[in-house]
Amino acid sequence: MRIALVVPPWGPDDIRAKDTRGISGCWPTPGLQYIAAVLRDRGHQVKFLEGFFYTNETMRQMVSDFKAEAVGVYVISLLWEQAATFITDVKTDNPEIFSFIGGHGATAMPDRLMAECPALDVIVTGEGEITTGELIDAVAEGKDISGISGLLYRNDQGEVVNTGKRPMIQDLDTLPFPAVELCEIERYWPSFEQVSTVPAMQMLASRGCDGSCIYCYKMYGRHIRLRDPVKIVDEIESYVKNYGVREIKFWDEHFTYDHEHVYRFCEEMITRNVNVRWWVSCRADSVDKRLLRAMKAAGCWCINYGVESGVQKNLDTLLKFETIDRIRLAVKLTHSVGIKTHTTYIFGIPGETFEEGIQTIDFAKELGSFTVEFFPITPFPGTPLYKGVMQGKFGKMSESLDDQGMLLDRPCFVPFSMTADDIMELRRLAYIRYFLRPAFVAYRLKNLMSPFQLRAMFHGAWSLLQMVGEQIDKLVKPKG
Ligand code: B12
Ligand code: SF4
Repeated sequence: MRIALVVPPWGPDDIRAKDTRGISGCWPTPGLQYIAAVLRDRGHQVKFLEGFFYTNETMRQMVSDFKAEAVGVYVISLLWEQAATFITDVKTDNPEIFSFIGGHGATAMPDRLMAECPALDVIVTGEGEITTGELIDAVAEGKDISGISGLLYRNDQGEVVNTGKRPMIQDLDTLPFPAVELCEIERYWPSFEQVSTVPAMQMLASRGCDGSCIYCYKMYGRHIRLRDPVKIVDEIESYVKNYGVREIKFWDEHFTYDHEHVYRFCEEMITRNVNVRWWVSCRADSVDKRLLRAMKAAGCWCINYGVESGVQKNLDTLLKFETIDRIRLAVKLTHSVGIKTHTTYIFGIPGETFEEGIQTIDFAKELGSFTVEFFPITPFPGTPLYKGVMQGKFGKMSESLDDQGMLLDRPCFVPFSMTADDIMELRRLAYIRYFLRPAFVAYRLKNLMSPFQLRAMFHGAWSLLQMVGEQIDKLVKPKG
């Protein structure tokens, strides 16, 4: 079957606030690359269309030119409107085409999306590889799909049928590597804050996280599945060989969950002399000095800790199960072995006050990470936070899916304890107070790792200038 796999048309304007659009980039969607690989291996012809590169009109034309018999679209809540328009347009052009979607947004609110888009035939919920493989084989052969678990579809009476949950894939090593070769890989570039150099590639060494943070949408549940370290390094080597990759960004939710797994991966990297830098996200309570030393020796240059708040009460509200002291220790240990840190923070936690937000900024400065990001908290569908907000707890939220981005000009959620202006001001103050410190600028310049990072600094400086302008504007404008 001929299948177009599509990221709907989008641009920095859709997902970023005005002041940080300059640092925006685009990675290929890993989930869609996995789906593409599985369909390719089952003998289907796949075309990967990236909405960051093309307009809706161009992509419609490309689907027709490819004579696609099926179109599969990646859906996150924020970009649903673009996805629905695209599916509707494609179905108008080719009424016979089979349309299906998958991804986080699709899984979190399938009934709503089915109702809102009559041109949509099927939703694949949850982990998509096996379900999509079976679905497309069945559609290609004109077979019944009611026995395939993990689907929502419309029956002959137009009623939506849910075929039930599909169990997770137990052995991730049975999956092919993501079909990077089907993407226009040379046209992608990462956001500036996300890597130290290019070419860079993204990867996953595991799926799942055993944490319970209320704002996090955990499609893979609390059970963590790990890939064989030998296979992980095979995949890295293939990127080095085929694309000259110099850095890997791991998107794992909890990379250091199993220390033995990390040691085996590090050993493999060292034994095979793989010379790439890598970047991972870890929970602060899951690292120790021995582990960090091994990671450093194997090429890890930066660890992302989701700190979120500098106030214990707010960490407790989020059900982070971390302490301020443990976070402090983790960052200190990481720096002591020569690994840099990227720390992320959120404002607008239920019950948080403006003054507590200022304490978070002070804590960020104390930790002294190489890079930082500050976000307004965003209740994504499917999270405990979202459920609570919908029940009228915690605060007020915009109903439009368009507003559900962590980086937009206005927060989509405002807790009862703050105003929207407070949240945006905290975000501005955080960046200004963090970056406009001579000692910090000197640290960044002394630690420049590539021309890419120098460019990143220029773009960062431009973002900062805009924030300073916005802040001055706010101070001189009368309230009202
Ligand atoms: C990597 C990542 C990114 C990367 C790459 C994004 C990209 N283009 O894919 C970057 C940093 C660029 C990014 C950006 C954003 N992201 Co992001 N990101 C992730 C992250 C950490 C991992 C996703 C991943 O690759 N997982 C591994 C793959 C294998 O799993 P998967 O994506 O779930 O795919 C499987 C299934 O979903 C399904 N599937 C997926 N797509 C499709 C398509 C079809 C047709 C089918 C049938 C099945 C299917 O099958 C796949 C294989 O099993 C998740 C959080 C998480 N831990 O999952 C957030 C996450 C997906 N991101 C999120 C958001 C909001 C964003 C942004 C909007 C941020 C913002 N500005 O506000 C932007 C949007 C950019 C964009 N256009 O996609 C939210 C989505 C929430 C929601 N309910 O929709 C998540 C869940 C994080 C969160 N806050 O909880 N993100
Ligand atoms: S530790 Fe990270 S991935 Fe795990 S539940 Fe919390 S936010 Fe989600």
